Amino acid sequence: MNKAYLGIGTNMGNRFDNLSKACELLRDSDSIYEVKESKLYETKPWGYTEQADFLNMCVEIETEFEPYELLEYCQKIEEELHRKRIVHWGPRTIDVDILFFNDVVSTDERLLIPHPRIQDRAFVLIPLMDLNEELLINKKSIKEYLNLLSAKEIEEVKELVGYE
Ligand code: GSY
Repeated sequence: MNKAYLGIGTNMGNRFDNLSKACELLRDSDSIYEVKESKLYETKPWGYTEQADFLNMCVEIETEFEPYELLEYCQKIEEELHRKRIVHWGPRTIDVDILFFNDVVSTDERLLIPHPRIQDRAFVLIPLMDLNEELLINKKSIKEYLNLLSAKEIEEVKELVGYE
């Protein structure tokens, strides 16, 4: 059985519904077991900043999919949720990214694993910490990478509480 970590983000439409549906579709797959969810976080946009705030989370899954099969399934979820992305790094209804897949390293541009920008993004590192503090990127813990980010970036990631 394989273990993978996914990052999920949304800043268009009903963001809470988008995250819930993405998790539901992961659970619907016959090849995915044990979907463990992080807490939800409201986050300031990273990259292209003239856009609405995101809701972000990460999930840990156990799966029989191989990496490219999982990529296809993540893309299917994005299609199912009518992903719209007009501007590169701009607003989107849903983004489902593979962050880690066992300890696979893939340098294929269609599937870069570990995801190349994990260490720069508090909105990924913080939910990942909810799931597994032991994860390493280039032999450094995610906590060490978080310590390298500015306090402002960390502050911009607020846990979402009391959301129905
Ligand atoms: O793949 C990430 C999409 N994205 C996000 C995101 O999910 N959250 C935040 N806060 N900023 C982002 N910028 C991009 S691109």
